[in-house]
Amino acid sequence: MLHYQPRYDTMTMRVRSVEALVRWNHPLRGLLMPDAFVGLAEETGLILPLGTWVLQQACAAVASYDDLIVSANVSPAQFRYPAIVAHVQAALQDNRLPGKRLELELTETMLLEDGGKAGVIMGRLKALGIELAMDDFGTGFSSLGYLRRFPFDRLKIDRQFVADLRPTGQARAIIQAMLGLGRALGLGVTAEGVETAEQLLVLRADRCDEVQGFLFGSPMTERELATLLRAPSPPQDPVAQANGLISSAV
Ligand code: G
Ligand code: MN
Repeated sequence: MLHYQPRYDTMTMRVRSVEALVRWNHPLRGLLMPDAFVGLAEETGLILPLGTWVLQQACAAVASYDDLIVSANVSPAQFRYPAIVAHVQAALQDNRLPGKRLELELTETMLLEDGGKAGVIMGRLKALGIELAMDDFGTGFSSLGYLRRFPFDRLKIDRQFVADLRPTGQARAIIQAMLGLGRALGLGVTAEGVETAEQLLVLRADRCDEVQGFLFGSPMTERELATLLRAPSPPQDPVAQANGLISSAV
């Protein structure tokens, strides 16, 4: 099944998009995270039908909302086949979703293997109107070259940097550099793994445009998402609660 984790506009705290995350509700082992089964799915070739199913489900999940964007993680195996373009197109068409409502999250490892082919596939995906995000940004070794060569729209700062984010220190300097890079290249930047109000305050001060993490919500079912989005006002701003305590620190 798919769970959805909201991604928030850092300034307004409105849900801009949701990331679709695969979970396997195993009869004996309970709820399994992708790490526990994606390797097996890749070995058995099941990753391709799984990926296609994820695209269809994700598009269906947001089709009934006005402007909610859904992002789906793409596996390297899926990205190796040009058929992904047709699968994305079918998922959009079947759910009458304009391309701009879908975003794909790619990691740089999937660009390593065959740069030329990946670039062509990315170009075709962009032609459908969808957005492309570089996931886990900062963890690889030549992200900058990829940013130049491939048509990304957004960087997702890996949560390892956000985990260490304090008002002073190395993590903030690195994140500021990433944000500067994003601005200079005209890319949106999402901070993943935001867990504390202090981290949110720092990201706000540094003008990171989108945030995601346990502070705002864990991945949730489609039904829980509907409840969240039907709420009359944006969920209570965690910063508003914490502001008095720590704003002087930033
Ligand atoms: O690689 P990717 O960035 O797509 O990873 C998504 C995973 O990160 C999901 O499995 C989700 O449960 C997890 N996740 C989401 N928010 C947080 C967070 O605030 N902290 C931590 N530790 N993990 C998170
Ligand atoms: Mn992701």
